[in-house]
Amino acid sequence: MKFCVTTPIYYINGEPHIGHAYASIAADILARFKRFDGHEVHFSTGTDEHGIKVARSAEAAAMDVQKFSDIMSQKFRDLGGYINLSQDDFIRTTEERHILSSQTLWRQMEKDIYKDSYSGWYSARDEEYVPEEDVVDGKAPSGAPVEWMEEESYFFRLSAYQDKLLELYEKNPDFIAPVSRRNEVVSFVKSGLRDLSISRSKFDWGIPIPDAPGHVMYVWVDALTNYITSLGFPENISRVSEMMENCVHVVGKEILRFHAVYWPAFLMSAGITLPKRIFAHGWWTSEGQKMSKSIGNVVEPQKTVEKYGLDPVRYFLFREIRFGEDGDFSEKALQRRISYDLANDLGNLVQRVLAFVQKIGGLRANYDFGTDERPLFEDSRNLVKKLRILVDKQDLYGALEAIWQLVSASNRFVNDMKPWELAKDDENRLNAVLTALCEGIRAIGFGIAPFMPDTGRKIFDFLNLEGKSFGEIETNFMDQTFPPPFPLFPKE
Ligand code: ME8
Repeated sequence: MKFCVTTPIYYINGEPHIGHAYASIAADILARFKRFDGHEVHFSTGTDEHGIKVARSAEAAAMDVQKFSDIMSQKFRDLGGYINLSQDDFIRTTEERHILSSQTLWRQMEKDIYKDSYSGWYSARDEEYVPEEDVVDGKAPSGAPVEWMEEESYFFRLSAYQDKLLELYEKNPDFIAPVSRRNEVVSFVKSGLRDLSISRSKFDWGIPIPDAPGHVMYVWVDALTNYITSLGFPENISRVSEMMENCVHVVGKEILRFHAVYWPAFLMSAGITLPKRIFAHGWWTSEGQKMSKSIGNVVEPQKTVEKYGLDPVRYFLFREIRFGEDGDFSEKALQRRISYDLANDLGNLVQRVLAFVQKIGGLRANYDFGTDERPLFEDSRNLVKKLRILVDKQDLYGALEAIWQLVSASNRFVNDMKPWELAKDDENRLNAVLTALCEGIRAIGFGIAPFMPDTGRKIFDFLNLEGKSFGEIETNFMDQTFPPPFPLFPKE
């Protein structure tokens, strides 16, 4: 089975922050889960380097724009290291392969492209055209200032795709998720689509349009194309097709329209396979306020990870709010999650069970599961099946919830069964209890590994599972001894 997942490619006008880390970690969790589950995965991320916004930032920094792009793009590549991304490709839109790919796509859409002149408002910060009726006090709905633009431009016949798009959403109810977002897009398209200006002529930091000197592509045409460039467009069209049909684009809610309206229309026009789903996630505020440099509350991924450890931060981001909703990043909430969910619930469970297994010299063969052990054993075996369903819906919060139900059930089981008492006079029972608990810990290890790769690996090491995949979930633990455990989330 194939699976493809993408992050937005990030503008390089500023430093990476927790919002970028969030989208990237989400895609990483999906990619890791599918790899464990035996899929062939393509996971791409990268940087969006053309457009007025980047050109102006380079100008403000008094730097050559390509040099500026090289330096800033590297910061996003480095971010991938701090947050342990397992991407297969990091794409930059200034790369040769991408220029060729965007120009090829343009040619394939040519039947829907015509030349005219554009006049209207533009928001450079959003890299977006703003309809006259949406401009209030010189500002776009996002609050960004707008400027007047008047120039010769190529247009894409988006209006011709209104019915095809509505049919697409109708026939594929899961094309846009979550469902509340889908409804927004449907009503936007129903309200009528205008043709889209897709080139700029008063400005040159972009991909040249084939055979049209003086015109460069509107940055969003080039940006969206990154997804197929990364899959090998135009050379490897069969890979593009087979991956796109299994592809989930993870995007922030503010750029859903580009992905759910423009992108499928471009692909239909060019005769290229559409992605499987666009998943729009919500936005993080910081300590109750919009993140902003002037307030000084921007959450810096590197600093946060240095202070709290990477796995706790990755866990927090997907446990604190349901994926798809907005949330607030606060250090207090993060600290609470670390001490309750991670150290107390998960850390203690693993430590006390495996230390006990050590103490008795390993698990023995002669055990029979009784009615007490069976439910835990079965819940453990069922966890991966449950997670598959949740992860296929990108319900990452639900997945963590299901894992933590097993953590709690296992802790309760230790309390109820009191292995320290069984150790006195019922060895067979003790073995059955500890084996069921190890089954639980193994399932929990597989479940959390995509979210917390280092913690997952530690659990695999404790249980001699390194290098195993979900397929091994059903091997048994007969006659196993394990290396001594150590605390997963030590308290300082
Ligand atoms: O829009 N909370 O790039 P961008 C959550 N280049 N997520 C956030 C966030 C926040 N406060 N801030 C940013 C662009 N993000 C285009 C994309 S794709 C073909 C081109 C995340 O640098 C979120 O995923 O503005 C958002 O969509 C993305 O960063 C936007 O990054």
